[in-house]
Amino acid sequence: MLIAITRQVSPSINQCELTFHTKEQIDLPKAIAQHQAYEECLRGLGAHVVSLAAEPDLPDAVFVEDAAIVVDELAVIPVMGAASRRPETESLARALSPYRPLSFMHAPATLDGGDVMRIGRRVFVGASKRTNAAGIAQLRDALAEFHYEVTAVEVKQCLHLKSGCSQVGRNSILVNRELVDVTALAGFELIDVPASEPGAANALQIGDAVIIPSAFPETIARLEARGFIVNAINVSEFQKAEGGVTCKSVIFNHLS
Ligand code: CIR
Repeated sequence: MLIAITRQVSPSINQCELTFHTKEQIDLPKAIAQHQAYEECLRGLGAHVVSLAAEPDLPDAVFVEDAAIVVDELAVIPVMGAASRRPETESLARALSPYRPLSFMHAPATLDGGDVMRIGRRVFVGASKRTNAAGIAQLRDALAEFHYEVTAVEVKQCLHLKSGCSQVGRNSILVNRELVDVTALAGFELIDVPASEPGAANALQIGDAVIIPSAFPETIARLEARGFIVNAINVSEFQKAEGGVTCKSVIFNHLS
């Protein structure tokens, strides 16, 4: 069974961290409705959604992807790059504990799950403003006994690796090469986002389908022309918070 852990939108989301975006007012009721539609979309694609309670004092807590890295064998709980977000891991670790053994990273490592793109046994990790070399090294150590190959990827002018590239098919990656050094991605089919939609490289693959923000019609058309099944959803309020579609869930197989 596919599990998707999500979290309800914090009423304080307007105090979220912003790195590359300028502040725009987030409409809270609209954000809540968009998040419900996102969860509905996950259910429609076969996921069992485990929706955690909102964290009123943690503005960014809806972006659960950043607070855990889940592989078949374990869940790694990082020290998140933004100090304001570090308390988010506590309740997420609790929610993950029935499903996976937990491995905790420790200072001076920092790492956000948005920097981790796993494709099979390959794990690409963005060297970003949020994820440092110690973070990448600790993730490599945590995964080594399970034979994952961890590769650092340089990330430029965007928050996370997955702001600039994401898996959309078994061997296919949607990418904005302005944001990500694609040298490490040799051997994969790279699908470039149109220049008119530089923020479109964050897509969420579930089975045969790809979830992508409705704000990117040219990218949607490009993927559909290549035969991808696209589910377009409106995440405008989360884009204002520098989020996308991968960041609002932690998705993994329940193995027993
Ligand atoms: C932050 O800056 O941490 C949040 N405002 C946005 C996090 C988005 N996370 C993601 O794309 N994985």
